[in-house]
Amino acid sequence: MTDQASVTRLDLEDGIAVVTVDSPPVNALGAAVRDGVASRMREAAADQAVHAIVLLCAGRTFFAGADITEFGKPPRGIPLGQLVTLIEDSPKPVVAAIHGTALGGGLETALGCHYRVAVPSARVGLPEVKLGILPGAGGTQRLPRVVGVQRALEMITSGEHVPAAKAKEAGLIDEIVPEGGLREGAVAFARKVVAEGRGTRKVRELSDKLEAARATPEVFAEFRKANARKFRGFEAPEACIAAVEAAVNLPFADGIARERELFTKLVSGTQSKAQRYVFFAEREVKKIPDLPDTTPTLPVASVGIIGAGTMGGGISMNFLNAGIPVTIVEAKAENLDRGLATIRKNYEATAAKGRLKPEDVGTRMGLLTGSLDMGSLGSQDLVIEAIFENMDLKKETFARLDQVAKPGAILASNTSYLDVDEIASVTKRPESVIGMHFFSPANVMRLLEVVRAEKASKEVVATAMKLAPKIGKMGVLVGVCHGFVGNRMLAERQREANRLVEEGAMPWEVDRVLYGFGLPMGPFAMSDLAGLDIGWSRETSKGATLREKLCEMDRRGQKTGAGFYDYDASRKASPSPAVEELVLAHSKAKGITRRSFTDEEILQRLVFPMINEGAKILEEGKALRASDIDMVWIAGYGWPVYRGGPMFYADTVGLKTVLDAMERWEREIGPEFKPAALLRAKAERGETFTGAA
Ligand code: HSC
Repeated sequence: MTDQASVTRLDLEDGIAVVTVDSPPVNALGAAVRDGVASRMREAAADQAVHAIVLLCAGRTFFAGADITEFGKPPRGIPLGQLVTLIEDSPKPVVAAIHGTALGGGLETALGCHYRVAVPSARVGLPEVKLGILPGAGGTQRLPRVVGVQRALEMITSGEHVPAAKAKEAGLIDEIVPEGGLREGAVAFARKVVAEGRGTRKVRELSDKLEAARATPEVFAEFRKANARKFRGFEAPEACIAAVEAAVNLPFADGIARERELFTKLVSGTQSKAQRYVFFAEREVKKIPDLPDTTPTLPVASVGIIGAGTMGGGISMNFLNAGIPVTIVEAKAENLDRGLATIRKNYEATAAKGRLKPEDVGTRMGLLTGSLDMGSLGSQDLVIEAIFENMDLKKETFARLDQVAKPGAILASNTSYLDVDEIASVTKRPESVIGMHFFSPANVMRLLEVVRAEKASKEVVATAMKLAPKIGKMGVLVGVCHGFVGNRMLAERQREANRLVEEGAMPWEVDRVLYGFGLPMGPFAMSDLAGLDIGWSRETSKGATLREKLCEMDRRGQKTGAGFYDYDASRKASPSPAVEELVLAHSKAKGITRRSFTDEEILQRLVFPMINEGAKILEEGKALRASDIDMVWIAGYGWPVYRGGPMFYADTVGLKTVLDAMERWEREIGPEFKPAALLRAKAERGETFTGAA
């Protein structure tokens, strides 16, 4: 256990005490740090020679917040809220000196200080909401007193990191000091405070910014309404709003009590557990046991993309956004022209919405070269194939690529299902071949499945994993198997969604249940969006499935104004009487007696088989950790972060419950429900997949 003396230091600089905290990696406010700061503050306050105190952190950042690993454990040391009060009650002015990020409890500590200075690169924020909690050390009470209610609501419910200059405008920072000169700047500022006799300015005693909100109590209702969509399903944002409301309506001490009450409820709830689990899982996913951080990586300064379709275009944009030049190769001129035009159109649309500077459209397009010749791919460090999902075609492409790509170039396939080892086998350099599976829309979705082909070298795998964050992606390492992690599990859900509709549910009932669970949309709305005719043709259609029947009726999804749903002119979906009729006839033709399902039955039938497949994926070593599977679902499919991913969700439901259901369906429906050995073993031993639920 770290002791307080080793993480804090007190120096005296001619009347100014400098309390320095040094607790790598991010100066989280764990018990030793809190106790250390409290002792140093008391020491400095008691020292006659001290006129003011500077609170500073060593290393890469000011306090990154409370130590998240302490939540849920027995309390130790001085509570953070008390430490903040102790600082605020200091008889001598205290100046927070901020660099890196002052986050959560870190900013709350700074708000307990009487003044705050920061370097230009510093950022501040209260990101607790992202962990499913609220600022629990006075942040909800002090921040609105400094920046006003509206801004505080925005900051606390979004968790945004506010740059120093903006924080100064908002009144949160008193002075910006030169980069690299934080200590001197803060000490000089402290001397000025002493010289000018400015004394101790306690945030808790400020109230002018609250008065405005007292006169307009409707701000809260309006804020809730404006953000209802964004907050859907989450518990923490509402609690954050309620706590800020308390700051406005109650005396400070009562507001603090209300904040404490709301915090305590959230921190012990499942949502916060899930969101804290996700925080660590996101960091864990980068750690590959046999690829230590010292594994050499290859430079990726230029990229080739084969295929200018929707995927190829989207993938290209990720690299262009990161300033990496892309050469995109297509077989036909018209397809190339269309692909390049689509990329430009996407950038222009983003610029029109104000999310991209107009000049950046040109800069990014300037990095893009189109070509009709595979021979143009002789100099790129990485080439990603994004053509039609057909093994023969892919093999042909890789055999050709093998001839033109430079030695050492990484050759990647964006296949969503196919065997990357088989693709690699047609080249003379299987050590350079890997899967890089992007999710549609590829320029938006955060997930990148890095498919570790059997013969891929460690350097190649490490390069792809390190490249992911550089192009704004979360890379998850997966093994070669049909559909890898995400689509392999999705196939289970899709099969059951179709079967539920045959057995008695309507497509919109299935979708409603998944939407209610927190997913952005259900499988049928998703199919309508993507187009039902992907991979369908009238010539080969057998009219056997509902999807085929709908295509034959020219109900091909949103683009034709009808699919599983009817769409109005603004693409608003409504249940379709024609589809209802079709579904009933379809079940009848298959000799199925329809029955009704409860929402819970629907949810379990969709999700438990996915969990079972996840267990098989773990058994086979196709994912390194249950939490990696969860990251796939959160970053690739919009699984609600407050449910932690399918494997974490299984833990919250109880593996015995999942096992019992799978066994029952195996008996009643068929062998596809056979429980995975790992699920059975863990359920029987009373274990969990993640150890975190
Ligand atoms: C909070 O502050 C609650 C308060 O309101 C007080 C509550 C009071 C309680 C009252 C009771 C009634 N804790 O991200 P990186 C680890 S909640 C523990 O890779 P970067 C991280 O896991 C907190 N560990 O670095 C990783 O470990 P690994 C609010 C933390 O440079 C290592 O540090 N604050 C930790 O890319 C490096 O992290 C936040 O939510 C923490 N707070 O980014 C901020 N923070 O090496 C969370 C980090 O073993 N942190 N670690 O994998 C961040 O956003 C990022 O870490 C930074 C640095 C932007 C700080």
